[in-house]
Amino acid sequence: MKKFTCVDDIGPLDEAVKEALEIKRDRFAFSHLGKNKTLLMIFFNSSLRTRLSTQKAAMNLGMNVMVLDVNQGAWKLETERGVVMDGDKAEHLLEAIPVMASYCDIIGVRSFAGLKDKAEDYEERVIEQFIKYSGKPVFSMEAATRHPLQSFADLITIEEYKTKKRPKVVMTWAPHPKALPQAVPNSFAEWMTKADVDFVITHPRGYELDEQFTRGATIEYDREKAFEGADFVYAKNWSAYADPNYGKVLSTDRDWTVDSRIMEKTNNAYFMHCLPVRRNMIVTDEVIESPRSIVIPEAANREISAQTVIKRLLESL
Ligand code: AN0
Ligand code: CP
Repeated sequence: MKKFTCVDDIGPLDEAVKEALEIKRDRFAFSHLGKNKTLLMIFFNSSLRTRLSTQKAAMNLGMNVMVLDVNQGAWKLETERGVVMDGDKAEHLLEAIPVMASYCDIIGVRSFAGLKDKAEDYEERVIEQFIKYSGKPVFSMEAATRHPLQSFADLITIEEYKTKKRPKVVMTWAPHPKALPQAVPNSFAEWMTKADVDFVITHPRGYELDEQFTRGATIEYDREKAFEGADFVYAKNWSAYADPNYGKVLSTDRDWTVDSRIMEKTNNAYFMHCLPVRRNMIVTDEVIESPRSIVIPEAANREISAQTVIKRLLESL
């Protein structure tokens, strides 16, 4: 594997999950693989889980790790070609990328959608420039339109907790005060429509996602109906995708908060969320603290998804 930005990069999902579960059983079995190899993690945005789990994954593989927070202590980077750089950005990505690449063997990039220019976001201009100009294997730590390390960890978690061959997985929009990217729901939909699950998405009208990610999923606007018989409930907020409202918050309707009443419609479903989560906006204290909440093991599996991906990238060097 030479890059990891979307589900197609990982090949057959059953094999990827099998490899991940083997790694989980003995996470130091490949500690020779990363000897004298360096991972550079570049963050354009904040992170708790991705930063720690990816660093831990690389350390399990025997790698050295460097972390750069672009917005804290590094020069501000221009990402568009052709601009006259007379503003606050002191350096261009076109120099910064090959320079950074010269110090490492593998690069992880986190660069969220700006939510202002849909074309710019959906062309994935930042991570695509890393792929094009670094000459190194690049993986996404959440880019503008996808968060594949999260979706991979979500799939591993569903595999571990499911009690039937083809569980019903419901992804529900939930309210949040600020505009968030579509990357997590896009990516989750992209993985779930390829996995062996019955996948349903529910959201208020106006929150339709890009069809390239949701094709094959059932879209059910009736939230109560969507939750019926669910084995897993995956909550997430996202801002509007459709024009003319791209990147906007259309509703903060707390009728969509996941609470015990709506969870009663399900088949005693497990509750999932990628975190960070705003309690009593996305989900009530009661549901997230219930024995059916698996948000912590889900987050713990981020180490495993990252290790599987970095292992495959190391094997390609
Ligand atoms: C981010 C998002 O929704 O994409 C990161 C989630 C992993 N969430 C926030 O910014 C709160
Ligand atoms: N789920 C996730 O990616 O969390 P962080 O934003 O804290 O990395």
